[in-house]
Amino acid sequence: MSEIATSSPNNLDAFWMPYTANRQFKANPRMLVGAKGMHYTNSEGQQILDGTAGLWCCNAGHAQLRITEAVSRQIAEMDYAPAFQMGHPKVFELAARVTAMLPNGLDHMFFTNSGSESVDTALKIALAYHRARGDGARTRLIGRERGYHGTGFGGISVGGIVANRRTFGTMLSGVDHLPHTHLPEKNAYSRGLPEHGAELADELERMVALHDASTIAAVIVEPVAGSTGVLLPPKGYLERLRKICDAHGILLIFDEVITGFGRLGASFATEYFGVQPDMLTVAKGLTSGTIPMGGVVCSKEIYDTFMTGPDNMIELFHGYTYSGHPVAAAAALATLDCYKEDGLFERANDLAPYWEEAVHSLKGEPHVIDLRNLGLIGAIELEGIPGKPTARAFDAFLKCYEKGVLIRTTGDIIALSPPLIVEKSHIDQIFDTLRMVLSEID
Ligand code: PXG
Repeated sequence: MSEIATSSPNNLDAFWMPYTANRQFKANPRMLVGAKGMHYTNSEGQQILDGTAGLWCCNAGHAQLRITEAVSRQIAEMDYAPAFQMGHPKVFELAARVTAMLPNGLDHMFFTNSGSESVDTALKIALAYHRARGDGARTRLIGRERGYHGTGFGGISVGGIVANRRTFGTMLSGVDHLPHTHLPEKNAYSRGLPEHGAELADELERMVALHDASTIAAVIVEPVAGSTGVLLPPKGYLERLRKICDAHGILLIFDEVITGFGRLGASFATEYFGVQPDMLTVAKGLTSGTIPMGGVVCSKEIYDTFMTGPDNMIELFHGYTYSGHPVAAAAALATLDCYKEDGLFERANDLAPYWEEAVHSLKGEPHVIDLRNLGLIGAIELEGIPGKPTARAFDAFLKCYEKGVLIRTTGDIIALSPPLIVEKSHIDQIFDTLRMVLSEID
């Protein structure tokens, strides 16, 4: 490893870090300098087992040769092509390949650079779709409490995590929120989907009664809520949402930024749950985190609605300089090859029972008040220290890192989402480390 790669930078001041306690971090930094397979290497030369696939994104594992080579080839061959009124072959191929992985009817894909942009794009398409149909009074958007849909103004408006919202003004108007589905008194320690809470979808009927369906454009939910600390949909909940949306002409958007590309042991949550949205958003696993890229897949009905009017008119006044960037498209195509050639979604599905046992083996350990799992997602909810929310889980995070395992925390919940190449021995290491750490922390 080069000297530059391993030496610590000595001026940490200029970089304003995202979603980070800057002063705390800079006083005691944790620097990653390399990544391969299931492991990071830090600036001390320590191997860190990746229990979180970066930030839920490196599903194919780190530094997959097929991806790194495809990216190198593409950047040398054509670094960039204008995204508007010009095309390049790889992005068309990518849209065709992603839509081929989805149920019939989800046939068209718009490209973005992140999950946040995907969400804003989907919300804009929903509004413009109703208007194109002559139903332009449908402007209301409905999200859900504790939802996370990125950090754009659209995403925080429909999102439901208070810290992401309260300091940013009034956001979009005309937004309402369904109740979240966390019912620990009934569902704690459920394995897989919880039994109770499908009726919470009926709150959408109350919103229809309050606002009238003719004012509602779309409902957006994460099929499995990730960032808030892994909240699984109660059995039957998503089906019920779909039914109510259908009854009232409301579009249903699944935010699959976390659930897309194998996380549940199926290609997408729509396949896993057998519930089909009108649009779904992706990012993260699309390129296995290697190059920023996101997208919105929409139904044929939505796309066709825009493809009217004169041929020479732009149908949707929306897009990004880097929509369908050739290097990102090359990374995504190579990532899809890895998923397919290595059977990574099937692998995640095969490992899910072992993972579930490992998650639930923590029952009874100190501080644990709930355990949740689905596919290769796990959550360990800890009892917070009174008056010091988040402190206990963050301490667990630091101690796991010291012991060579990267976990992620949100509030007092530990969230786990390893790359899909994870081996049983890695799963054992993650949970043995957690068991040790839970007994060490206050
Ligand atoms: N939608 C969902 C469902 C997400 O989980 C986004 C949108 C936004 O994506 P971008 O690419 O704009 O960040 C996300 C992002 C965590 C964590 O630790 C989760 C996300 C990002 C960073 C950390 O839970 N999700």
